Amino acid sequence: MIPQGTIATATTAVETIAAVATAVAPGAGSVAIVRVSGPRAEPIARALFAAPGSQEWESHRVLYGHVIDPGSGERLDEALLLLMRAPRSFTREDVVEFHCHGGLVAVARVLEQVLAAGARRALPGEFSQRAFLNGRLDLTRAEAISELITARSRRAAQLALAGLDGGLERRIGALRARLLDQLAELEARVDFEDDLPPLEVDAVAMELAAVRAELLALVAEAAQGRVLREGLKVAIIGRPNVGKSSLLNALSGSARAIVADLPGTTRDLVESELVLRGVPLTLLDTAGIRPTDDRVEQLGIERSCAALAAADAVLLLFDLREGWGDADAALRELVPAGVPLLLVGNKADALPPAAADVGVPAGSKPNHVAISALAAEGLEALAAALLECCGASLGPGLEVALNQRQRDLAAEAAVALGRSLEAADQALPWDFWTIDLRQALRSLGAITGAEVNEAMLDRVFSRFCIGK
Ligand SMILES: Nc1nc2c(ncn2[C@@H]2O[C@H](COP(=O)(O)OP(=O)(O)OP(=O)(O)O)[C@@H](O)[C@H]2O)c(=O)[nH]1
Ligand SMILES: [Mg+2]
Repeated sequence: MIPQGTIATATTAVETIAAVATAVAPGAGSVAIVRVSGPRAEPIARALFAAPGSQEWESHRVLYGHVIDPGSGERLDEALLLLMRAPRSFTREDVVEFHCHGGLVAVARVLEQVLAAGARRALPGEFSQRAFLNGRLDLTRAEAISELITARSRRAAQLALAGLDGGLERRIGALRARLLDQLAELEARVDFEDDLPPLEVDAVAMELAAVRAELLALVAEAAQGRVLREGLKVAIIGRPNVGKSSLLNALSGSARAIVADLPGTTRDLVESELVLRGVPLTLLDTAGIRPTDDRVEQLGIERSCAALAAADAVLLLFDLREGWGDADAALRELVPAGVPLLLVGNKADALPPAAADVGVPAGSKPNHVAISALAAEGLEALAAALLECCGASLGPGLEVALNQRQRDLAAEAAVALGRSLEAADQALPWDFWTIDLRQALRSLGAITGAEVNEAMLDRVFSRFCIGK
């Protein structure tokens, strides 16, 4: 176990790390930041940064000047330098940031000089890891930062911000405190049963059950959070000419895919990223599936089937004018069991008004909606039905959502509490209750980082981007 707040100070030789902290892509931005953290951050900055005039090297003050190659004296970039001395920095170490021009080459040269001057390239998430180890952040906040960076929708960003504000840490911390109270009651009985009033067994069991119920609710809500963070991959499939490409275009609000009144128009997968009611979606338009001798079309159909197999959900489009037919039913058989499927009748605009429901497949009452991709009608209902069948309709009340790691730990804690309650039910001695209660506390502690081991930290922070 690593006690939070001690590691970096206890280790004698803390290395100084450096990385480009801004997005690295050609032509991405006008400013790029090289971030340096550790005991050598300031000496490195002083060696590489020439600040003209009488500018003071004070903490939390911006200096203007040039980054230079100390060997040749060559100017590498005109830059601003921000010095943040420990502990008033993100990592609680001395931190220096070079705010350079955003060109890839210039910023790479600055980083090279910083590395040559004695820093080492930071690993993914290493700045955040140091912030955690130095007690600046708990684990849920550190993970929230990473989630904020990768958020693909406004709702996902809001959720990450709530985590950064400590919403999750407080929720888990409160549950942990309640369990600790019960553990104290039980432990006292193990040691001093004769000196204490008898334990209110029912009250303890009720409290354990209540905490367990809250954990199970959090575990259930995690699925919604996952959808928000990671988004859904949705494949649109159907026979040729039913309007799949038209639907992709209507939903993404652009002429992304070629539409033509010619069966077999789409040959390749066409992908579009969009946000539907706060949920990020990757929508895949596919080649219409039918028997064909055309080799290229066959290849396209193979891709349709691969997309179908990899999708989180499937929209199976059919032509309302023709009604649901055997060929549509055959496509439905291709959708793997357990994958949410929505049947979408298209071209409702071309039907007489009373006939909008005509042709919807009889029998097992599958989810279905009627739309017109051409007239952009019924798309709201389609969005609602799609998210509903994916279990992703988001209530406004979702305030915190566990990520996969946190979810697994919360589920573990709930299982342990279940065992504890069984021990209570069977009136086993107190020790039997406390073993599992301690296990539950350990699992909750691992969520916030109050109890973690090194392997777990490596797993958490290796998923971060470099420079964060
Ligand atoms: N009336 C009407 N026509 C539509 C609608 N949606 C699509 N169409 C027409 O149907 C034809 C085929 O549309 P596409 O979107 O290319 O169909 P597709 O399913 O992608 O076809 P393939 O790529 O060949 O598999 C085009 O002429 C569209 O204008 C609709 O809602 N109403
Ligand atoms: Mg098409």
